[in-house]
Amino acid sequence: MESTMDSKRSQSSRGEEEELISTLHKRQGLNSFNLNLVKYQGFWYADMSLVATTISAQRHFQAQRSDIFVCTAPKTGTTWLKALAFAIVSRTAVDGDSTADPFVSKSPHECLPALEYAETFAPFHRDPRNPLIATHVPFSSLPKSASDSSGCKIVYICRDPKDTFVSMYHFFAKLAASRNMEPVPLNKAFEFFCEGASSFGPYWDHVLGYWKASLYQPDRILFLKYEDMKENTAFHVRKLAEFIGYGFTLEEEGNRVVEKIVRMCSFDHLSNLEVNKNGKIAENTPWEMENKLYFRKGTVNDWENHLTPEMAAHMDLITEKKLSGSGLNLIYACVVDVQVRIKLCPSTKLIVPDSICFPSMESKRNQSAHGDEKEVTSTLPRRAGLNLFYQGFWYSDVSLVATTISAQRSDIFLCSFPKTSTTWLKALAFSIVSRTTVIDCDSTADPFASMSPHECLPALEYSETFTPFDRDPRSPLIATHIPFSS
Ligand code: PAP
Repeated sequence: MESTMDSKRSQSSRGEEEELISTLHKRQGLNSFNLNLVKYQGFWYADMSLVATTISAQRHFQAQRSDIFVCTAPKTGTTWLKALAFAIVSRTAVDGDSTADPFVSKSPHECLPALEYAETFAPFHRDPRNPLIATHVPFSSLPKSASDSSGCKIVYICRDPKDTFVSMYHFFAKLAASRNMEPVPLNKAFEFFCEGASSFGPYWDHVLGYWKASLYQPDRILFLKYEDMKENTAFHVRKLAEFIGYGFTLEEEGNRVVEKIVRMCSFDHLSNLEVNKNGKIAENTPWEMENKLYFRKGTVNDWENHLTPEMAAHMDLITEKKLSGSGLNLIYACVVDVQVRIKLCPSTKLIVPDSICFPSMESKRNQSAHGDEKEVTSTLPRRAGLNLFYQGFWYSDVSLVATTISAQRSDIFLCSFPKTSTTWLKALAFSIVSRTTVIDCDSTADPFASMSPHECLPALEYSETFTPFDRDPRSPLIATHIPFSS
């Protein structure tokens, strides 16, 4: 696979790159060794050499159809995703015995070449058996052959910005300590991150770039979330493997290969390997790092132990604002009282439980008092005919906006835009889940002989209006017209 960046950079193009780089904006931010960040194509890079190698990749790297890019913003699960992707593509070696475990002798970071570090410390050698390439470069700055033309696959992982920040803060603090340098204080680091001034930041723009691209090219770009992967790793390993063209055979399923990969790439397993406790990557270069810096806690919502409620609310507001209208939600648990959020930004529109977008996640949101909801709904824009504008969509009634429930793992949401065959979908889903009674198709067993499909399911947004939100414990179905982002 001679796909890649052979060293074609001529002296003159190096000169041009250096001239371009010297004009780029620089500023202090959340970065290694307290270096100034450098802004290139709307994102902050850790230093000039990283911009130079990115430019070089943009000019000379030719992606192939068989390439698989593992793309991440820093501290969102890079190490884990690299390990999983590498274990999947090289799994003939995965027998479960330690000699076949590729991570016993090297960190997951050493298993994939990294696009932007190519000429800095790791020569861009491709192993022809390994189609994987890692990068932190934002989607809009990928080499064109990777972002549009080659047909290669891209896998991206994102994470709640609050946990991403906390992870990054600790990483840089430990890195500073290892060089006897003063770490950036938490408050200052938080300010930098929120301003977008962090390595490969603004974080939200990084995520949105890949998110939007994944909506346009869903068969080429797989968008994953750290929290979902933690919730059900095996499911996502199967999904990832299928997506990159390395799906598991029935025989492999029978041999529990998926479970072996999950275990081999788990935080507990990797962080306890000698190589990750005492080894280093990029040894004897300015970028030398101890492998253990990449393993801290590996949990969801650790931000609760480090951020004040005000900090969390502030970051959530940025996230809501930045992602508004994108259909993407990255706020997993809102422990912050609605009152705090309203105080911080009186015009903010909120409510509607976060848990609905993430039925698999445990919702910690306190049920807000109806008084708070009324306070918020009374501030929303109105228009004749379509009464109320809420989170980018028109609702016909105030009461529709004020619904509060907590979704369960077992719930199944049937979501539809009005008049797109809601009735049919409700009827089909209800027949499927209650088929012990309808399977014979005699009219007495037909549930629709006596009830409209609309009466068979509770509707989320009408819960408190005309149908009390009584759940039949035998039916996991809930219907809604609410947009995904709400
Ligand atoms: P990078 O982008 O700089 O390479 P990355 O691996 O994304 O770093 O970030 C490290 C985070 O992933 C750490 O999160 P924490 O600070 O919140 O704990 C690290 O613990 C976590 N991590 C590393 N390996 C795994 C794993 N196998 N499973 C889950 N999380 C992991």
